[in-house]
Amino acid sequence: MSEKTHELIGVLATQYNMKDYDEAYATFDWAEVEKELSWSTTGKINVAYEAIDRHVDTGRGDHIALYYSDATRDEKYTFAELKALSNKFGNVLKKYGVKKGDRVFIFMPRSPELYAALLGAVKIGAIVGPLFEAFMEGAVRDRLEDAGAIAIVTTPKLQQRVPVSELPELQHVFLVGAEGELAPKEISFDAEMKDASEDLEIEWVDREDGLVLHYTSGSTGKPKGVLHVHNAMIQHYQTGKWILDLRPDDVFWCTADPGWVTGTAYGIWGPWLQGATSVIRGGRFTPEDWYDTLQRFNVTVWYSAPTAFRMLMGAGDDLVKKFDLSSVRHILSVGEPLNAEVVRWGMKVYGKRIHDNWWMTETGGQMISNYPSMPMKPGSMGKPFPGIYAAIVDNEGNELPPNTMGNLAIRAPWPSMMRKIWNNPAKYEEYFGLKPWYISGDSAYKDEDGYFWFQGRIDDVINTSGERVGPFEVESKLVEHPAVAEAGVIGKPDPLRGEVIKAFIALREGYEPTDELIAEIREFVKTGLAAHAAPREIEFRDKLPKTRSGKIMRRVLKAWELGLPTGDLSTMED
Ligand code: 6R9
Repeated sequence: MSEKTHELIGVLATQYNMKDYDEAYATFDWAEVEKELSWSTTGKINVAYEAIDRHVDTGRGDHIALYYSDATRDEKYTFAELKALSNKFGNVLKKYGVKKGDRVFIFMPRSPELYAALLGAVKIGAIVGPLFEAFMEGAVRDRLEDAGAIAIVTTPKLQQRVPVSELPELQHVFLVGAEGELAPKEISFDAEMKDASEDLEIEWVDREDGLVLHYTSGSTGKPKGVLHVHNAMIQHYQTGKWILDLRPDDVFWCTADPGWVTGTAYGIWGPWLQGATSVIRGGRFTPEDWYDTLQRFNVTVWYSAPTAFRMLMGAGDDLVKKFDLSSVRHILSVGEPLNAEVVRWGMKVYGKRIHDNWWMTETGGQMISNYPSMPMKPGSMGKPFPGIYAAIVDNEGNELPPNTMGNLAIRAPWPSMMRKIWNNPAKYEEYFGLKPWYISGDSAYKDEDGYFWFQGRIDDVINTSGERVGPFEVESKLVEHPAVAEAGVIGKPDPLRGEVIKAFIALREGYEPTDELIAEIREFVKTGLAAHAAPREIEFRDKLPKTRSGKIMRRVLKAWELGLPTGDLSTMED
């Protein structure tokens, strides 16, 4: 967790979009931002037009929008080419009767086709549901079922995890790289794209119409479908300008996958609304490869996550010297606490500050940040974005004085705020019960200079390598295993990954706690849910601590793990 320091790293950049934070904060007005976006005279909009086609219409069609590379591909696409490809896919969807408001899921590894498909779906007014490629069948089914998806874009390999016959609403399965005979509902993405027209009638939507559904984890229940709308572009545009500090000639690399909110908000909208070039690197993480990517594409602005920076730190200072990283102007981090230590290391090896910022799937866009023109306190998340009022409040919604820990809250609404939890209005209301606040579920404090310091999650949500994992989803999968009677799952502090998943398990009669069984149970979660959700550690116990109403007391498990006092046990069963 962050520790307050009195250390201050001064401003290093010589040129930046936001000149002075205090002035920007005092004078800012969201309504002014809209004037920079070309909202049509009818008041109808489409963010895919703003992000792609607008640059073609304003004479920047030949500018590179996307560099894509992985182990086998090395490609680039201009804004004009992305316009044409996304138009084609929009026409393909129309041909199959997909309409505005329909849910179109995208379940495939990062590739140019993924981006073309996502933009095409948005252009016809569909709501896109990007799914991380590591999800296994159960996780895929839950999400498609909840959203009532009517189409999915996937690959032949990943399609094996899409239980089409169990999803009556799913009508079309677009296969990228389809080979051989197609089963009912299957459509060859490539064949359709070849034939489709490059001219598309864009669906102009209302600013409050649905854009994207991101499923995210809470501490109870199944994953929640967080709905964002086209209006969010106002925030993506302005944070792209002032937090990412982008200009049209920048080469921006966001390392997140579009299955997570960072990969859409800032892997797609942030850079492209600014007309900048986006780098997408497919495949797995290696430090050499990442530095090579920065060097090869002359990346100027780099957005990544604490776990990645910690891994790079672990790879050593000498490795950095083997690469020419002089193009990099601005570095940012999100997803989990960025240790002051990592910021200091970044200063040493990159000669740059790593700018932490805080936000969540539900906030849709960046909310609290360090800005290039603002002095930085290493370990702090920074200050609220202009137009955003953030506060620390108690459980009744009263603002707390400086240096007091409490709920990190945001005054609602703001442009990129979620508009719905799909099929679950009660869950949505839970966030907004203490008017006028949105309660984030994080705890933090604000210091006397207005800097915010992250303290932890208030609920049991686990953050492992920046990915949010709901303990309930993992526990539910664990108890499906024949040997498992009860399971309780916690995040265990870990120097590299922030937290790792640890499961406490009580076995059914007749099962012995062996290493083989541990391996088998881990594999069961890996294949049934997702690799990143599988417990790294499993500990067997005869019995788990439960409340009288039968809830596993994760707080007690955590206290056991950390060797801390277990606190009030009055609700625990005998
Ligand atoms: C964008 C994203 C959100 C949760 C959030 C918090 C943690 C995010 C952080 C941070 C400390 C930061 N988190 N940024 N914790 N410092 N700068 O990550 O969305 O996947 O929904 O996660 O991540 O706990 O509540 P999401």
